[in-house]
Amino acid sequence: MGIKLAVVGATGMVGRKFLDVLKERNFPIENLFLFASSKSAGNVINFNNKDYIVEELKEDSFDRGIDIALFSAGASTSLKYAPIAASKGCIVVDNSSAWRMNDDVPLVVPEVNPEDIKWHKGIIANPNCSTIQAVVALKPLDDKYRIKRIIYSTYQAVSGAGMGGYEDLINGIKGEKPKKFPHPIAYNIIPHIDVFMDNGYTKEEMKMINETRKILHRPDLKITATTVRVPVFYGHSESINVEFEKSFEIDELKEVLKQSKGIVLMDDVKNNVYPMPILAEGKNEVFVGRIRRDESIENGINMWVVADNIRKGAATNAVQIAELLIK
Ligand code: A2P
Ligand code: 11C
Repeated sequence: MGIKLAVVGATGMVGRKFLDVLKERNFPIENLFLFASSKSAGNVINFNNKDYIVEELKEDSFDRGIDIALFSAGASTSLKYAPIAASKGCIVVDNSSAWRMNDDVPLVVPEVNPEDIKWHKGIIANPNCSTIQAVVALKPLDDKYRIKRIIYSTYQAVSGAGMGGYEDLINGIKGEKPKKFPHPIAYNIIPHIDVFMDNGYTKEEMKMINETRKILHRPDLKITATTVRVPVFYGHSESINVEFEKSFEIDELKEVLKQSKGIVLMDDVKNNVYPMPILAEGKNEVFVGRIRRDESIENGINMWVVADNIRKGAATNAVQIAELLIK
């Protein structure tokens, strides 16, 4: 017996990747339901050599005994439809920002806090892509050396903004005006992701700060962030500066990362080996390199963390959560 699985936002950047990852990981599907907006209703998507018709998402869409739904159709769709699905007995794994900071909703990265899945009440949130890859690298270091402060500086791919972001870069190279971003992204970088908040930070920056605290169970951790869009199609890169309570040996710290689940250590500067988006694209792991002591403080490091934002940052993490659910 397999799972009755729905994908909400099946025509989108992440929705399509859900299907690739489900197939690659042989997820046990009995019935598959694909939902999107009315615009895409009737479109055909092939999964595992079978054609499926995309249906318009409606209030009665979950009245068919669906076990698990993977949502990636934006926050407003999740706000409205995730509770409807949950009320019908369907467990929602939601990739939007809608439910992440809700106290009744676990925010889960399977390598980091799989235990949180147990207290779900029908909705489990998938963190923001830039947060997921960061906490995979930070968790083993927090366990061993106890983190005191984090400074995030990100270099995020256009695909993080969905199809529209991708098209802005493709069309921008041809000289067309941007539609998704407030400025051209081709041959440029934009220090602005999501909307600005009253404190001068962007919402993306506040997501990284608040989601990291929730996932690591460190509500008072000192964190600051600057998030930046760069003209790269796939793969977010992050410079992460970390200060620890405890002292460490740099070789031992590298070994801790090397032994941790979901991480590929790529740190051989003599041979110009370090993570880059072109190396991470299409992969499910988090790549870590450029690890060095921060000589300006007592117990600190700098590291460079790269992952495919559509895979580990979204689809792969959500499918891993679904795998935990059926275990
Ligand atoms: P559609 O293609 O019909 O607009 P992306 O992040 O790549 O832009 O994708 C967003 C996904 O969310 C798409 O599959 C899109 O469907 C879907 N979507 C957007 N609005 C809704 C809605 N109101 N109901 C259901 N799906 C939606
Ligand atoms: C970006 N991180 O790169 C964003 C995309 O909260 O799920 C993911 C937004 C979110 O634009």
